[in-house]
Amino acid sequence: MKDKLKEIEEAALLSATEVVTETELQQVRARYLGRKGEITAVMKGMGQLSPEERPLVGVLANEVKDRLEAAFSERQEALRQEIMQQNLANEKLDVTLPGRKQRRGYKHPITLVTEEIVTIFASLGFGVAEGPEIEKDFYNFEALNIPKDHPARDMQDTFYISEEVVLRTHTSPVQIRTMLEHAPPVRVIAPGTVYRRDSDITHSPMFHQVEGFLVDRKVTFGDLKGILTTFINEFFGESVDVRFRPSFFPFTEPSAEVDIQCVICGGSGCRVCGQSGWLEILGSGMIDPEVFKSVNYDPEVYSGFAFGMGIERIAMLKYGVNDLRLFFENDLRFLKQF
Ligand code: 2NL
Repeated sequence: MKDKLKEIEEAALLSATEVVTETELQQVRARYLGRKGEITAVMKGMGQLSPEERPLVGVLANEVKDRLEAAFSERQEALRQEIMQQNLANEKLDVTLPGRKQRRGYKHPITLVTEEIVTIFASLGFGVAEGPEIEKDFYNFEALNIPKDHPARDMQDTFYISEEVVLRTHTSPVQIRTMLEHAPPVRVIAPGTVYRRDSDITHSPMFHQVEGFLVDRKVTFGDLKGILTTFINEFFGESVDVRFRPSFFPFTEPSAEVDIQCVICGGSGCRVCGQSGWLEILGSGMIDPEVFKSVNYDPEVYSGFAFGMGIERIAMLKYGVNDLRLFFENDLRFLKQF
């Protein structure tokens, strides 16, 4: 019996060293210490022993059982350590490796110029208004005193969605909506995207505009000149000369186009200004009484001025960009420079 126990113990210890997984170790433990295991079988068979032998074998069997329990536990811990070391080795992170570089974004030059214009007009007390890019004929044309047979309404210039719905051709409809919602005094600018059926090297079918208007009692052409001159000297510089030239728009009377001294040649004449020394940058005028009637403002009580400018053109002059298409290609080599 003693020899049998010795044999079982040696075989169990050997098996325990041979297993490589915890599952295998569980199976070995079951084979020797389980309810149907070999040690258990020995203990069950002790009834056949003589009363003298029985306690001796009993003590011995318990000692073997304790030693095996200890050996299995130790082996289990060793296996766990081994697996953990393996995992650590496999999942090793080299914290000294350089990180992946997160590149910085840039604002589009059209955004930068729009923001600068908005900031200058905000300092002069103007709020900002926005509106839909898909507009009703009424807001885009009718309310602005643009008659049905006016060239600006030709299919060539306007994207029609239906007979009564268009892609806005300017941001004036935002101003019409503002006037319909607010009684004077009002001063607002309306920056935004506009659309025209025009596409060549100097025209994009989608471009950007800032329009603005001011309405109150006793607003004069002098107020228009003062506000626009202040804006131009803030944006292009204190020393830049400004001139107002008579012009025509259906929605203003009188109307004026605003030129600045050429920022490329300083006024001496170059290719950009067509040798004239002047660059046209704004359209403006006193809001026509017909427009006031469309928005239920009393032209006998109120007067006001309005103006509009193309952002792409101003951005080209400000940053010395010579090709309009660069604004729409989104080539990072271009955008990165701003
Ligand atoms: C230009 C000319 C202009 C306006 C826009 C305007 C808007 C309302 C009423 C009256 Cl709601 N006028 N806008 C006035 C004069 C000129 O823009 O050359 N834009 C690029």
